[in-house]
Amino acid sequence: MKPAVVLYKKLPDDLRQRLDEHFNVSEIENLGAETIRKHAEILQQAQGIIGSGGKFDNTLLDLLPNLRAASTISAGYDQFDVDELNARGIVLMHTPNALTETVADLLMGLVLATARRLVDLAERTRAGKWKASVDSTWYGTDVHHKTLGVVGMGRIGMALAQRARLGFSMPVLYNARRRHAEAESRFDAEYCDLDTLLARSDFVCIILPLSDETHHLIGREKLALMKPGAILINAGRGPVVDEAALIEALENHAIRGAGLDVYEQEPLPATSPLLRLPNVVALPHVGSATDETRYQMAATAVDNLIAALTGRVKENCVNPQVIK
Ligand code: 8YV
Repeated sequence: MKPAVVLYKKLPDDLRQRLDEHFNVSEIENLGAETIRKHAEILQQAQGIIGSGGKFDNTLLDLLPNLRAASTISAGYDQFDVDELNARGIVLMHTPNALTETVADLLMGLVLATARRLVDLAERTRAGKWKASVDSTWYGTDVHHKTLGVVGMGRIGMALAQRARLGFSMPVLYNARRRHAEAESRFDAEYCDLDTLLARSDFVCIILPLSDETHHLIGREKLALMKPGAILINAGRGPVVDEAALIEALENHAIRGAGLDVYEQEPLPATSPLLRLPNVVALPHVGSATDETRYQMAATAVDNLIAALTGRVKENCVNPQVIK
């Protein structure tokens, strides 16, 4: 008998077929409270689960007593309590490699969009406001040769540093838990403590996972260290930045602007002040959202689940110690 698997995200046809070849798949719409109540019987049987989003709290895990492996179609896994999974012997798989270059592209896009005011100016043009050669009220600020600070020098941080240093001749500063010899040798990246990085960078790019340690890491005091002309970019996890403090800094012009792909609450409520500020470029969590990368992430997640449920895990496992 094939193992029972619950799928909670639509997959491209060929990947769905690959999943069906290995497993007895039941598809549900999402992991919302109502949906999981409705499908309690299916969840009860599941040995594997695959999808993205949701929150794997104890209520959900209690509905999954036979679960052996969870495969998330994402690099981040803050929706899981890894200690709880370990205690229950559940293997957690993720897709850390597939999205690196694509998210770094988006980060560089946010640097350019905020500095050169691409969205604001395109909107003015679309609205027919371009009536004469532009004056200084349309000017942006340079990107090339400015200082870019990377907070979190993981794979994506490295790909951003490469773009910034080699493409835009930007001096790169970085803060991370550990020194990164390759970042220093390949991109001349300079290690700084967080306060120094905030004080010296023209662009502060945050690419951190969410954990107790990183929650609200960037709050009022940290924002106050930034230069008035500096721009904050966040494309990791929203709650790493205290959004109320950021809004205050933006409203007071304590910093020049912000480029955001992630928020404390997603989807970002339409009433958020961030959507009214002209010095903010706000995107709907699309760091990895290209056809190629989303396909690659889903394909990796399918392979991850097959590996986990057939005892052949070689990579992409968050908690390998659970595997017997
Ligand atoms: C995900 C992400 O695709 O992979 C991550 O950690 O943030 C995104 O790229 C998104 O969370 C949807 O699952």
